[in-house]
Amino acid sequence: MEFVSTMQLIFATHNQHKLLEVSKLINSNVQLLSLNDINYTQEIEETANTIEENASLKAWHIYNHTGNNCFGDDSGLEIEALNMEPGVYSARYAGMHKSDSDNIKKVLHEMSNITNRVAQFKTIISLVIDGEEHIFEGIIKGSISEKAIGTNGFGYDPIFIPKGYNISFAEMSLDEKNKISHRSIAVGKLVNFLNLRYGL
Ligand code: ITT
Repeated sequence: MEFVSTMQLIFATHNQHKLLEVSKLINSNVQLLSLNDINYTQEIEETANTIEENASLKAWHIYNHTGNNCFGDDSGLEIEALNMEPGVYSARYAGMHKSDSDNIKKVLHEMSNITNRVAQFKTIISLVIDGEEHIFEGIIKGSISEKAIGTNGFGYDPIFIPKGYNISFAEMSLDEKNKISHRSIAVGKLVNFLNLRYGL
């Protein structure tokens, strides 16, 4: 009889869009549990000053709370002409109410007279497994559009045009975005690690 490894892994997020994107990329022998699945409804406070530290903070918080292997994803939009802002403050760029449309409006306003539209999305995944932390990074380069276009995806997707394309992330299907996105690059590294180290 062939032995097949399986593992439960908690994804320490309240963001259902992230969960959907990641669940399509993770192998089926990893049982992905969301914070909803474990009835964890509180916000995890993101008090750090870097994307790396916030990813780590989310993963350790849930690992220490549950004792279960888990990972956190912290992501941000980094715009060259705005000194790589909103960056770690992407979720709260237009205020603590974390509104996607207000965040987009603020970026477009800040960029209104700026011709250098170069930007990138960054995802850091922190995996805490058997008490050890491993970090995986994904970056996609692109530019900020003049206006919001498209209704798919979430967050800043309507104003981000990946390099080499002439449509925004929000005009792509989930599968198209998942072929090239910052998150899919980071998840690809996570999947590879789980496969090499744990045979998953
Ligand atoms: P969790 O912390 O619960 O995982 P969150 O939505 O708060 O979810 P982040 O702290 O990583 O996630 O949020 C960073 C911000 O960047 C937030 O405004 C997101 O909407 C946005 N964002 C993250 N990934 C994105 C993506 O793939 N496309 C567009 N915007 C994204």
